[in-house]
Amino acid sequence: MLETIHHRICPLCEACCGLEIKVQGGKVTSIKGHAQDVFSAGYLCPKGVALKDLHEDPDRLRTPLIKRNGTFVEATWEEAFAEIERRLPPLLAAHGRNASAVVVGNPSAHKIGLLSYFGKLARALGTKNIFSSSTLDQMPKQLASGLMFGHWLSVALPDIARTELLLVIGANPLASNGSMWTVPDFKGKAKAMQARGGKLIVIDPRRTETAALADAHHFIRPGADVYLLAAMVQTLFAEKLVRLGSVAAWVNGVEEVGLAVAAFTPEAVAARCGIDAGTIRQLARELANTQRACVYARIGSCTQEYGTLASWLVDVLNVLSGHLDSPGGAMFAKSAAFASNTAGKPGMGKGVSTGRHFARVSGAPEVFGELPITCMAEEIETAGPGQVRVLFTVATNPVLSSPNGPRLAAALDTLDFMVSMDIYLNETTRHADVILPGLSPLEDFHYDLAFPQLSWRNHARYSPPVLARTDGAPEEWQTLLKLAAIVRGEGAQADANALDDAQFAEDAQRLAGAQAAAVIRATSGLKGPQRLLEVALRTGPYGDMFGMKPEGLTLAKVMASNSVGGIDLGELQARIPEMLRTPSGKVELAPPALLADLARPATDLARAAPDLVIIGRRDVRTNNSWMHNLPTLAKGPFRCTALVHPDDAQRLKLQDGAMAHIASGPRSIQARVQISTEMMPGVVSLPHGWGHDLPGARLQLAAQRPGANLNALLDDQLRDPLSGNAVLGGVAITMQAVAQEA
Ligand SMILES: Nc1nc2c(c(=O)[nH]1)N[C@H]1C(S)=C(S)[C@@H](COP(=O)(O)OP(=O)(O)OC[C@H]3O[C@@H](n4cnc5c(=O)[nH]c(N)nc54)[C@H](O)[C@@H]3O)O[C@H]1N2
Ligand SMILES: Nc1nc2c(c(=O)[nH]1)N[C@H]1C(S)=C(S)[C@@H](COP(=O)(O)OP(=O)(O)OC[C@H]3O[C@@H](n4cnc5c(=O)[nH]c(N)nc54)[C@H](O)[C@@H]3O)O[C@H]1N2
Ligand code: SF4
Ligand SMILES: [Mo]
Repeated sequence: MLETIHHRICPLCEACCGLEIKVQGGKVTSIKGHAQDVFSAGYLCPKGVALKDLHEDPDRLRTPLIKRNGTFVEATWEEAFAEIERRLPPLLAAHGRNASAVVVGNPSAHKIGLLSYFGKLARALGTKNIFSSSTLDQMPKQLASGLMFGHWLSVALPDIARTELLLVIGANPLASNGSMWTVPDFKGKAKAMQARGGKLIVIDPRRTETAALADAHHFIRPGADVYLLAAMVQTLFAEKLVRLGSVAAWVNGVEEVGLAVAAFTPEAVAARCGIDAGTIRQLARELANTQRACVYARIGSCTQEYGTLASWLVDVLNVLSGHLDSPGGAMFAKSAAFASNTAGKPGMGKGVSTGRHFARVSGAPEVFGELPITCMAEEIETAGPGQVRVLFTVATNPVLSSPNGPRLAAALDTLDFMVSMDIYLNETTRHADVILPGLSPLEDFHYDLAFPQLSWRNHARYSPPVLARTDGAPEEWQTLLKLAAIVRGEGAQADANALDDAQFAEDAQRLAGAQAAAVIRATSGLKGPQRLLEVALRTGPYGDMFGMKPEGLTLAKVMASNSVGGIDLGELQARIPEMLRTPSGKVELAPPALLADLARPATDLARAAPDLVIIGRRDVRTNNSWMHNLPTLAKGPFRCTALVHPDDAQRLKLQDGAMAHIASGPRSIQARVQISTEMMPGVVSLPHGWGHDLPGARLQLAAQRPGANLNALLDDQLRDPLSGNAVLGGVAITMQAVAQEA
C-alpha cells in the first residue's frame, strides 16, 4: 500500500513544532520532526509522537454521548442536538442569560475552530459568566502587558537568537517547551547562546532541568518574585544604572516607578526571597551591564498572590535596563494574521481596562472579558437571581485543573443542564448531560491564531488534515455555530454552513463597509475559520491586500508552503512605537493600579513565612490533566510524586517512596514521597492534572496509576485581586507519613 507523507503543526503545546507524519492504509506509521520546518527545524518531544496514540485511543470519543437515567449512551449528532434543543431553551427562557455560563480550556488555544468560533456561542448566550483557564495561568501577564503596551496579547519575549544573558524566573522550558513564548528546542537555542559566550540564569525554588543547564541557579521562596524584582528595580535607580535605550522617547512614568520601589531595598527583601542582598544587586548590575539581555518569567511568577505585579516588574526591568524592543532583548513578534497590535491605527489605541462587570458572589472584576475560573463553583452554588444553572464546558477539565476540584465537582451535580465539548469522558465531563466530541488533531486542519504573536521568530504555517474524518462528524466551529443557533431559538435544524455564511456577511459589512461585497466575492468557496484566515492573512502586515500588493501573503500561498515547512518571515524587528495601543501612544511604565497594589507586598513583608509550602511542576511526558491515557506517555517511572528536600523529610519522618498525608486548611490529599536535593528546603513540589480515580470517568489507562489531585488541596478563594488569577503555588501545607498498613 502507498505510503504518504504529511506535515502538521503539533497542537499539544505552545512550541508549535512542525511534524512529518507518515501514513499507510489510513494508519499513522511514523511521526518525526519536520527537518525543513522554517520555525522548528525538526525538533519534537515525546508528546508529538503520541498524536498517534491519541488518534487511536479507544477511550477517545467518536460520537456524542447523552446521559439517560444516569448512564451515558452513544447518540447520533442529530439526537444530541435535538436533546440540547429540548432541554436548553426552556431553562434560558425561565432564568435569564446570566443563569448560563461557559468555561473554556487550554486546548482551545491550539484549535483554530474553537478559538475563532467560541465567541459566537458566548455572544449568543449573552452571559457575563465567561470563565477560562487563563485565570489559572497567564492572566497576570496579559493584564500587565495590556496596561503597559495597550493590548492583551502584546507580550514581550526574549530574542533568544541574539541575546547574551537570559534570566529565567519561574519557568522550566526544558519540561514545558516554553509558554507565552513559542520557542521549539529551547535547549538547543540556550546552548547556542552559551556557546557564543552568553549566560543563562534561573530563579526557581526547585533545581529544575532548566536550572541544571544554567550557568547559575538561585532558589527563591515561592511567591517572593515581586520582592526580588522590585529590589532589582530599586538597585537600578540607586546605582544610577537606569538606561532606556532605543525606546527612551516612548516611555511614561520612569520617576514614578523609582519612587514606588524605593522601600524595596535588597536588604529589606533578602530574607523573604531567600536570596542575599549582594546577589540581588549583582543580578541587577549584570542585567544593566550586558549589551543584549532579557528577563523572562512564566507560570511560577503568575500563579501567586502578586502575579500581576511580578509580571509587570519583569518588563519594568527590561525597559529600565535598555533591553525592551532591542535586538537580543525583550521584543515583540509580528504575526501574519489575527494580531490586534498590527490592526487599526499604528502607535495608539484604546488601551485595556477591567471591571466592566463583576462576579455576582465575590464581586471580582471582569478581566479581558472573563471572570475568575475560581468563582465558578460559588456562582453555581449560591441561590438568587443570576445563579448559574446551565453550563457549557469547552475543552477543559476544571475538576482536576482548578483549585478545590471536589467542591466544583459537587456543584456541577446541582446544575439543571450541562453540555461538554470534549474528546473524553473524564473527571469533568462525567457531570455533563450531553458530550459533543471534537475531531482528532490528525483529522483537522490547523493554523495557530495566538502563538505567532508570541514566537521567537516570525512565520506563517498552515497544516491540512492528515487523515479523513469520521463520517458525519462536524468540525468544532460547526458545533459551536449549531449551539449558538439553538441558544438564539433558531433550532437544531439550522445548517452550520448557512449560519456561517450569514455571520460572515454580517461581520464583513461591519468591518469592511463599502468593500464588504468585494471581500465576500474574493473569499467565495471558503468557509469557517479558513475564510477568516484568508481575510486575516491578506489584510495582515504581510498580506497582499486583496491584490494591491501582489507579492504579499494569501491563504493559498501559505497552504502551498506546507511541504517545505511554511513561510519564514524573519527575525524579530523593533516595533516601538508602531505596535503600541495605549491611549498615550507611550509605554506606560507606571500604571496607577499597579503602583497602588505595591502596598500589599509592602505590608505583607512583615508576615511570617510558612514552614512548608507546596508548588507545582511539569514533566515533558505530561500535558496538564488529559494525556495520562496515552501508552507512549504513560509508561516509565510514576511522575505524580511529592518532591521533598532531605532535611524536611527527616524532620517530618517521611520515607522515600512511601505515602504522605498533605493538608492545607480543611483540604487534604495523599501522595507518594520522593526525597530530592533538587528542592529548596521548606518547599514541596507536586505536579497538577492527576487524580484519575474518580468514578464515572472513562480513562482506562490513566486510572491504573491515577496519582493525586494537587488541586483537591488548593483553596479556590486565593486569587491575585487585579487579574483574578488563582494562587497555585506557595500555599502553606502540613505533611505527615501515612501509617503503613500491616
Ligand atoms: N495546581 C495547578 N493547577 C494548574 C496548573 C498548575 O501549574 N498548577 N496549571 C494551570 C494551567 S497553566 C492550565 S492552562 C490549566 C489547564 O486546564 P484545562 O484548561 O482544564 O486544560 P487541560 O487540563 O489540558 O484539559 C483539557 C481538556 O480538553 C479536552 N480536549 C483535548 N483536546 C481537545 C479537543 O481537540 N477538543 C475538545 N473539545 N476537547 C479537547 C481534554 O479531554 C480535557 O478534558 O491547568 C491549570 N491548573
Ligand atoms: N510537558 C508539558 N508541557 C507543558 C504543559 C504540561 O503540562 N506538560 N503545560 C503547558 C501549559 S498549559 C503551560 S501554562 C506551560 C507552563 O510553562 P512553564 O511556566 O515553563 O511551567 P513549569 O514547567 O510548571 O515551570 C514553572 C516553574 O516555576 C517554579 N515555581 C513555582 N513557584 C514559583 C515561585 O513562586 N517563584 C518562582 N520563581 N518559581 C516558581 C516551579 O518550580 C517550576 O519549575 O507549560 C505548557 N507545556
Ligand atoms: S514540544 Fe512536543 S508537545 Fe510541544 S509542540 Fe513540540 S512536539 Fe508538540
Ligand atoms: Mo497553561
